[in-house]
Amino acid sequence: MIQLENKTALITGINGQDGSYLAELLLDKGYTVHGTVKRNSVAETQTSRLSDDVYKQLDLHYADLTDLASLIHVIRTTRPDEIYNLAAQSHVRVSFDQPLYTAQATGVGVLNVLEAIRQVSPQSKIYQASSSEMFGNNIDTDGYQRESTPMSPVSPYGCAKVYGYNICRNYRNSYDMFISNGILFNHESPRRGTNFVTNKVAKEAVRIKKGLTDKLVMGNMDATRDWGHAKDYVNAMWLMLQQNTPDDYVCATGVSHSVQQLVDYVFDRLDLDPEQHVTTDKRYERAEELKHLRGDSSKARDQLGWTHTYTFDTMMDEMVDYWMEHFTTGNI
Ligand code: NAP
Ligand code: F7E
Repeated sequence: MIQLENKTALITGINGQDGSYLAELLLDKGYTVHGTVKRNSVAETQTSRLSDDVYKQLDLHYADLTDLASLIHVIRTTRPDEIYNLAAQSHVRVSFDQPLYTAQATGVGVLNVLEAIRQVSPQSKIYQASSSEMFGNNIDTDGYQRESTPMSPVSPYGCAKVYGYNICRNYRNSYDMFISNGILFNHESPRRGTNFVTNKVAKEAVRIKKGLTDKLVMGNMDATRDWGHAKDYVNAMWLMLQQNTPDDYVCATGVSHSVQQLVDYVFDRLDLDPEQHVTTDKRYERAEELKHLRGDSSKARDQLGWTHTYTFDTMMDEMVDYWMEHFTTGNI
């Protein structure tokens, strides 16, 4: 028989890629799940990643990470056992266009969450969504990044995430709060925003296959990333909050591919020739590039028992299949 958890969780950014998968995971485990959404003028898009079945099991609240009062209100109302702080301006390229907003939402927003919890619900366990983008171009001599790799971020997003990571460690040590950082490498799914590279390539290649467009315009093709699947990574978030003591953990697959290899894989699967369709344009490049990411998640594997189940190929296959069904039936 499955043991249900009977706990209450609050997910900030519940309608994001990770928030939507985490909500499903926690509901399956028997949690009462609350989530925050950021108000915008199109109500439907605020819950677009939540299926009807999931949506009706959730309690949603308006809150913004830049608005401390809204966070205090939602935490006072919900009194969660666990808080997963996933909300952020999460796009690296956009962070060069909106550096101040990114600093406020992705950086100082973490401090707002911590202060709200410290004042209202200090016993709550906290997960902070930290990122491999914090390492910048530092790589250990064996070719991997891990918890001990120095952090020298190369984007406004990375700088904001380093602030969030450090303030979490500071609050953990200063106030004896349970706060764990997951240092997650890139993770993807059919629910990934289509302006991130994996889902952009999957969607546009299918559109080319269907004759809906002819060109795919890309940025830096030489960068390499360690891409995993979001479903595997939300499981790591949950495992981190089931430990007796808080800590920081890298989650990664340990395998990286270049953007060129990503394009080649998807086009080959659709029997398309990239040479005929793919061009590059500087508008998709960043002012400073993070060139290579490959993570060593030995600590998470040894201490949490975490493992990933998707490979790069099975993950990209799922995304291509999703778009193929979408453009064939319009029924997703
Ligand atoms: P995502 O799809 O961009 O979701 C982010 C969520 O945060 C969205 O629901 C968004 O709402 C919300 N949000 C944005 N600004 C906000 C604000 N000021 N106040 C309240 N909510 C706000 O990101 P994700 O891929 O799920 O990633 C989840 C977290 O993990 C993020 O913190 C991200 O930086 C971090 N992370 C992601 C990866 C990855 O590869 N996916 C890797 C490492 C770390 P709207 O949609 O309404 O804007
Ligand atoms: O870029 C290159 C681009 O935007 C991946 C976020 O979840 O992971 C993500 O950040 C690579 C980069 O993700 C295009 O230059 C080439 O080298 O999919 P991305 P990201 O910047 O790695 C980290 C871990 C996070 O924490 C972030 O929140 O692909 N690239 N051509 C392109 N990227 C995009 N978006 N579009 C292109 O046309």
